[in-house]
Amino acid sequence: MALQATSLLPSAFSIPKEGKSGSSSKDSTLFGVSFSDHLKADFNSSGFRCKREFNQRVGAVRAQTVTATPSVTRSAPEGKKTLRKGSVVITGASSGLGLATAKALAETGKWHVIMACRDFLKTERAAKSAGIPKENYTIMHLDLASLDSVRQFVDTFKRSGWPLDVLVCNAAVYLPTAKEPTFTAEGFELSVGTNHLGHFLLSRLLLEDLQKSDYPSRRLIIVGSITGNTNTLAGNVPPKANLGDLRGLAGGLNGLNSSAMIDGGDFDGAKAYKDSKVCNMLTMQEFHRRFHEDTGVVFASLYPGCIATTGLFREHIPLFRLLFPPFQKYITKGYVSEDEAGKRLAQVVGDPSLTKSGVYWSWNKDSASFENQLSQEASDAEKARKVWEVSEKLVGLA
Ligand code: LMG
Ligand code: NDP
Ligand code: PMR
Repeated sequence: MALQATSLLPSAFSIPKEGKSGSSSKDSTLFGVSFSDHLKADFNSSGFRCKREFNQRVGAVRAQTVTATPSVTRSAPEGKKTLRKGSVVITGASSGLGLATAKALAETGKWHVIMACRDFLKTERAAKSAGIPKENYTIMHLDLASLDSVRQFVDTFKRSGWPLDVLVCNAAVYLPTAKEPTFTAEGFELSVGTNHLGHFLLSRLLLEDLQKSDYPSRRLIIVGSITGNTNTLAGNVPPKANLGDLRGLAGGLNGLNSSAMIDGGDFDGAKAYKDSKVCNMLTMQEFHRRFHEDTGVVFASLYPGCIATTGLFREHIPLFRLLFPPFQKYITKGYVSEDEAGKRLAQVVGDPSLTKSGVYWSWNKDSASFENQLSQEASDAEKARKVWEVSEKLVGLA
């Protein structure tokens, strides 16, 4: 599978087999975009968009070779111990919260950000226009709506030479106007398939890399939301999150012999998104219970505030997109800018004071972080265990 498209690809896209040695000094230019220092995209994976864009432009390729230079210097020349750059993988870093977080971290010069995204060129352009210093990021292809792509990403990442100090599961889709469900490559309803199951497999497969890291604080962060928490006003706007007895999830969410919804009900895109966020928050807590003590890895979730301007609402009706930002700014006052939200998530990634595991972080009006309460369902340990076990089966881990 991995070699399938090799004949179409310039040598620039082959991934060095040496992996951990990580000291090549090659360079590459593609379509006038410099990939120097930040190309380790997996063009062989099932990312249709990537392939399509590649095929459209293949005639114009002027490829040399590729740079992959993880620098993991552990000590200063004079022997004095300094903290090496942290290495953080962020899914869905091509826009919104993920991009703003990548920017906030890369700008400090203390982090190298691996932007794990489904659309390589979009991500490259986004990183450039956000002004992220090019030596501080690498783009790797990841389509969470395909478990093959998740596995290929993990494989590519493991061979890349980068350590894994922090993993941020941030990507998401929200399909509030969809009348009928759509599905991932494996046939799971798209919102839960992408937001929960793709991330579940990714984080399970990368946990060992977090464990191997020698970075002082290793963290796995899964972005949650207020709208999945029915102990809030926002979480009570219909349709409300509710996983029920998980009968739809157990049936594979395929919309054929089982419902496309976790609770087995009729398809509702907004509910599917909120349900997926409940799964994200439950998964974080189950990770904490199973692995925190033994591994020392910190598990966290958060609600960064209502970032009403992001691409998350791209499928909503134009009137909603027009009114939602002023509504959140002036009525609920829950609005935060992408920059501010990026700083918040960056705190959860790297702030030395946010090391408590199993926490769902939120921020108050003065932008100070606090440990928030999850709804009854989103903190139900028995449900978390069931979601974990059913998800393991669906992604092929059990
Ligand atoms: C569901 O409906 C759909 O069923 C589902 O398919 C999906 O689309 C989903 O989340 C997306 O929406 C949910 C929504 C209908 O239902 C409600 O919002 C029900 C509201 C019931 C009332 C809640 C009680 C609140 C208590 C009062 C608190 C006071 C706050 C005042 C706020 C006033 C705002 C009007 O959603 C739709 O039909 C979608 C279409 C557009 C609705 C957009 C609403 C959000 C933003 C609107 C802002 C309007 C105000 C802007 C500023 C104007 C100043 C007056
Ligand atoms: P955006 O739409 O701006 O960002 C979502 C990102 O996910 C994009 O980079 C998108 O990629 C990526 N993505 C979507 N599908 C896939 C896929 N199949 N494989 C890989 N990447 C994918 O939305 P936000 O920045 O708002 O959302 C980020 C996170 O924040 C989400 O987890 C969301 O639930 C959460 N959140 C957002 C809030 C808000 O108010 N906006 C509030 C609370 C939580 P592409 O660019 O290619 O589409
Ligand atoms: Mg909500 C009281 C505060 C509050 C907050 C913080 C949010 C956040 N929302 C609040 C209130 C309300 N919203 C009220 C009173 C209404 C009825 C008018 C309302 C409506 C509403 C809609 C229709 N809100 C929405 C939608 C969406 O489509 C968004 C959604 O549910 O996406 C899943 C949304 C959101 N409101 C929020 C936040 C953070 C969202 C979006 C994103 C998310 O949870 O990830």
